[in-house]
Amino acid sequence: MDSVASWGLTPLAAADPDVFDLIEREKRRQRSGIELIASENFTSFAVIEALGSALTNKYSEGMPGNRYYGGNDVIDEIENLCAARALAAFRLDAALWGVNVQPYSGSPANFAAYTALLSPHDRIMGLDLPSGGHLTHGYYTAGGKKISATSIYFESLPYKVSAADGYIDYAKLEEKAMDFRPKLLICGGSAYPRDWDYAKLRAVADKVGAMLLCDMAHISGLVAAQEAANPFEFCDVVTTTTHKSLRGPRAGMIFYRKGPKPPKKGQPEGAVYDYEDKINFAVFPSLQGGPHNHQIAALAVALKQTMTPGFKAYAKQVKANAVAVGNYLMSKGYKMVTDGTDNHLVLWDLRPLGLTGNKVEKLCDLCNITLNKNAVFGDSSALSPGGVRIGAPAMTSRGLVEKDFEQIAEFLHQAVTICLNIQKQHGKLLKDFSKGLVNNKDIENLKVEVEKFATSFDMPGFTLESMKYKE
Ligand code: DSN
Repeated sequence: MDSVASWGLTPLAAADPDVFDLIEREKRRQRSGIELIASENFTSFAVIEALGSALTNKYSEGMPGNRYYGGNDVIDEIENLCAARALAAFRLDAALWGVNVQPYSGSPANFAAYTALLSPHDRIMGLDLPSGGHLTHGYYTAGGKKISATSIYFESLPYKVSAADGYIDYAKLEEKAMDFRPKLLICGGSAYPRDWDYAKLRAVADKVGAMLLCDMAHISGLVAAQEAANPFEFCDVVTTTTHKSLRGPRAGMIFYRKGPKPPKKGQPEGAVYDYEDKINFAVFPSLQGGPHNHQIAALAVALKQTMTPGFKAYAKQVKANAVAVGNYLMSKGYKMVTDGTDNHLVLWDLRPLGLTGNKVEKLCDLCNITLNKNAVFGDSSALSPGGVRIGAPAMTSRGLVEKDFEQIAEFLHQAVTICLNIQKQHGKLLKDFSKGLVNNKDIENLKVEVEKFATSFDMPGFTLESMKYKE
């Protein structure tokens, strides 16, 4: 057997130069690019330190104080601390709300919530994916192919945004819900640039006897900072990832109401919410095994950070930056869905330009600008989305303010101009368009400008001195 010192204490660079090098290349990519994927962020050094800790070694199935294995005294303290901070970060009274911090990430959190609240084939309604919703809210294709497990195990009927203005059509939603009678109404999205009318959704849920669940993953940082409407005021259950605008590690949480239910006609006196046991049981043992304790500790660290004035200022700046990038692009005559944003993202409708999201995403990638193609409501082909989604959380974490996001918008304007030129010269088909991307001087020049710009900002999580590839 090798000595512990040799197999167990050798730093990564020596133990596995291949993986070390790949990590260093990814660090260089992150630092030298403009990151605009709306669901991504750059977390802190402290969070990364907790993620890379010895906590990954421990099994702890069960809940604090009631584990299947021994040796969990410290782990219990960590999970309790994380849960207490989660409630505090969202200003929740522990007598009225509980939280499970064990979900590995957002999709598992959602499926655990559905497993707890629903029986197979129960009906659900969420925002349609092409309207800016999320796969896990019940997506199936227009042809009826069930894509998400949520649509495989439950009966799902989506609601949509209005084709006229891109806002959620609450009147149609209500009409559909009255016919469909879902057991669970789901709100929250991944490409919806506006805030949610939770009071309205609650009224619809009550009218049809549904529970109301908000998946606030994209905006949880804004909710924590009170920079978005508060889903906790009206929802029964709130799920979230923790690595988006919340700026924590990759993980998930499920918040649930507990204690007495508000009095309602037809409800027995003294009725109480019964979500707690059901949700905890769904997370483990129904769906997951041992909690990822390194993630839970890292989440505790991130939640502490969200309660600082600095985080409040960050969330405000995220919104201001999203407005700045949208306004600049609109001043150039481009179309943003809903003509702007209330949150951390804008959705750019490229269809008036005769461009697709695929082409813009591809070209931006070559210039070190990372964003993603995104469906825009009314797209004729799901394979060829008509827009791109632009998010502000990650670059705001690097200290950028409005004027910097205007510069980013100028880069995007240049990227789209290059796209249009290539399309004119080479044709609209993606295979013809792709030929124009090769050895293209305009792309090379834009990439140089983007790198110069991006590397001029600080990078959270790791220092320049620690990087193998500084240039
Ligand atoms: N992949 C995330 C997003 O980009 O919105 C959601 O899970």
